[in-house]
Amino acid sequence: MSASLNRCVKLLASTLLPLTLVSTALAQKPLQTLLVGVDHRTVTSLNGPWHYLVDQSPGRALYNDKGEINDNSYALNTHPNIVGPHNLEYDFATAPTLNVPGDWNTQDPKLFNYEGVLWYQRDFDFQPKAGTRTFLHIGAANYRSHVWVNGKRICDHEGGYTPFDCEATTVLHPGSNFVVVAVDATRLVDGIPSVGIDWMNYGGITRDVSLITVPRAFIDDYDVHLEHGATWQAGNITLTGYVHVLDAPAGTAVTVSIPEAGVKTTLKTDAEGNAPFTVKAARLSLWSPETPKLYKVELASGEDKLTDDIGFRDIRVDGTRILLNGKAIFLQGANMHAEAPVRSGRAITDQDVATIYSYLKEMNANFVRLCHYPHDERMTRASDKNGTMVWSEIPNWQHISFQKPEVYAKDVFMLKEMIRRDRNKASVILWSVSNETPNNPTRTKFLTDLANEARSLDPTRPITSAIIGPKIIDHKMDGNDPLTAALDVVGQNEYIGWYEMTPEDADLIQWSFPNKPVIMSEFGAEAKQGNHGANNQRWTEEQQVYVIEHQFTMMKKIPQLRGMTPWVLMDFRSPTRNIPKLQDGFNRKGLIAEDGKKKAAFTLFQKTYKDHSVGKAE
Ligand code: GCB
Repeated sequence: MSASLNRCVKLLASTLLPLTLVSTALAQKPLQTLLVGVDHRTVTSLNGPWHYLVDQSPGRALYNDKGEINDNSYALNTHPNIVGPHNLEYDFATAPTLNVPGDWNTQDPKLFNYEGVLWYQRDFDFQPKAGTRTFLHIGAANYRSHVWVNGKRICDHEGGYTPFDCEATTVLHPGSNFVVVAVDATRLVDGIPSVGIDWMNYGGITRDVSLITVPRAFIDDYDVHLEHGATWQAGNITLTGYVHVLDAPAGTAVTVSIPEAGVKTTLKTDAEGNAPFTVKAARLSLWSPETPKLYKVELASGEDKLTDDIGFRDIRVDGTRILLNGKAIFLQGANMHAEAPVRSGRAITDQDVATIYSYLKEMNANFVRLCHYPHDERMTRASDKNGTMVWSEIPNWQHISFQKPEVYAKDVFMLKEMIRRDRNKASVILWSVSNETPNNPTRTKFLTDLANEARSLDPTRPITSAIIGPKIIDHKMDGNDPLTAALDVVGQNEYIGWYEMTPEDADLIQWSFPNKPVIMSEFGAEAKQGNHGANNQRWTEEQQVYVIEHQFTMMKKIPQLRGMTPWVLMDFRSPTRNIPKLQDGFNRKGLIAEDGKKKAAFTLFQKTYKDHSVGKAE
């Protein structure tokens, strides 16, 4: 076993929790209604204070003895009797509140390490309108969620980082209504990710919640993109895609217009509610990091209307090159967890997003790998606007139950949710199916199938994965993991000079890779900001720089290197990182500390990226 894989196994063992014995994974339903472009619709926000009650672990009020969901406990939102019998001893009305969206861990010190079930409740006023439907939209809640409106369960969802919509039309009434959401953050062996993770398992309703009212038949999904594989030169641009109108009879009219580009086309839905289109758009300028042009794309069908901001560009792989609008590019970026700078906790606000991108811009980055799960939609929206290219990943992190078909089904579900939410974002140029998984036939088959699934869901973007762990023999590293056959772009993680060998060894390493573009998707070393010392002294800013400089020497010898993302832009919470005074519960491989103070390695990247001194576009 290589040193790095050995490390992964140790990490996994150290993060197993006794409470993960509870494993009542939900059977996955087909992808339920999932509205695209919710942040561009008029919605009623349900953000704000929600009452909460902590369920006694492992979910005594939520699960019955068989592990099934109990609909007759806190979901009913009853109040204790002053007189007469009672046996349900809870009361949301007098319970404290948590802010939604937000992780619970950083809002109440008692909940800092809590990984069980927590119940949320709030009242809201509502006036139903004839001929409409209403959905409750949750941007993300980690990890399993169960939602009741006025005591009726309207949906269940598994997955901590993707959005879901629950139809509430038939359970809403005029006047005061209430919603109860039970969120279970318990890690599951058969979950995605599984139990061993190197980040904080922030629990709760971590993203926006809203009510969306739409006509009976409405636009739930759409895809508007540059025709892939076509000639895209100015004056000869073709847009293609589809608009899907849920519950529309065949022949329903749909219009797609982009006034600024002189595009207007009227379509008709087929029997499935789908209206595919192809249209010439001669006046269109392409999206790129230098000119991140977005167009107002207006979609309409019957009474439903929606305007999205969409950029158009072509991304493809040609041999070992990555081409953006036909031009070879080199990706200079950083990895980033969804960790809020300075204030700490899950990144969810516009301010968090602005700070993260100000760091990336200051570093001269044109790329970010959003690890290890889809981040808040604010991030990809901001990338679209500011021209940062994005690697988006589903949480297949290291050890997943690859042998189980039900886990594969969950994975496909998450992949669909990720792609559906962000397929209209020009900035997203890569879908990643996994990070650092063990090289064996079961995992290779699982992830090859998943990569093919991703390709069939979205044939316009290259597919990647971050791979770890070739054996190092005589300073030779074989980057031909069998999974690379299923990828368009190979991501390679390595920590030479930190987890294995010495920094100087990196200079001697010779990599061999398949004939595909390679991104060094993780590398780096750990340092406590403000800790100074000699080059060979661990945890110092000097050593972090020294290790990375040697990793640069190694990378410069990889002819098909087309991108690099150091681990990691910012120090992030990871409860497994327990060296007092140095780590204190943080992974310290950041170029910036969690309080925003930059380390010397940040300046190294700033200069390297300015000079383009590591790696070439072709
Ligand atoms: C990795 C993982 C990342 C860890 C990092 C580390 O290889 O992909 O999630 O946080 O190493 O610091 O060990």
